[in-house]
Amino acid sequence: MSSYAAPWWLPGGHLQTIYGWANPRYFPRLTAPMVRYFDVDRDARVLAHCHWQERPWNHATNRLSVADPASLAANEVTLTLSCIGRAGASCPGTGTAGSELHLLAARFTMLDALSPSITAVSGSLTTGGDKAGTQTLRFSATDAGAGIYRTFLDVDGTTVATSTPNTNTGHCADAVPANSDPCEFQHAQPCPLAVTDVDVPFDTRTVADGTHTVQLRVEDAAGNETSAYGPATMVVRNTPTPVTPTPVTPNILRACRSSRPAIRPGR
Ligand SMILES: [Ca+2]
Ligand SMILES: [Ca+2]
Repeated sequence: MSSYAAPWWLPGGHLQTIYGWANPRYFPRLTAPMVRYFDVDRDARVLAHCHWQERPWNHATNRLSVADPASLAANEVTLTLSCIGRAGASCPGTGTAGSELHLLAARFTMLDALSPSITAVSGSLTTGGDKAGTQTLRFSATDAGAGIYRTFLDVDGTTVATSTPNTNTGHCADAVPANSDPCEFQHAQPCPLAVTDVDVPFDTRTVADGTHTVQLRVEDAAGNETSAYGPATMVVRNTPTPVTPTPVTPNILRACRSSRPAIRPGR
């Protein structure tokens, strides 16, 4: 670490203090200051105007991780407040200088290992024959725990459509859509435990004519999924097969002439 060397025209700590007081620095992007007192000795307290980072409560040092599934299974979490300071001191008591614990946010992992149960599957995609235009898969499902969250329609192993059959008045939706985790909710049981006659459409014109595989997966809000249909083979035929006209052969024309009754003049 390099040590600071004052310029020759500003010797001594006191002069530097006076210089800093007379020439306050200006940082327009700093957050608003907060007043804090720091006890540096038994009879010495320092007043500070602290420019904290934004959302200081969300700093990593303020986060508490409870990684005990057994305690979470009991639906109880205990948070203990402690403090550190100089030797022999203790946490302040109640009052304006009292110690406080503010719980501003908490994140819990859902304990739900039960996948959805599919109760009925039907729809035009489940029947035989070539498919054209928009076809449909229909299903009903139940779940225990977090509830039915999303469907995934896969064609040739690639997901081409997802949907949430029932948003449960907004509870069954990613609470923090800005990140990559789609399973973040603000309710213990965010999604409905049963959905009935859910239609999942598929426009076959989005793929080429020919044979494809199709699968429908159903996922609960904890990320457990069940295959509701397939993978099954699907033949897409949107382009009509051209019809080749049957040519009329000369032999038929001759037969027509010979079958016409002859008309002889004078009879
Ligand atoms: Ca479940
Ligand atoms: Ca998210």
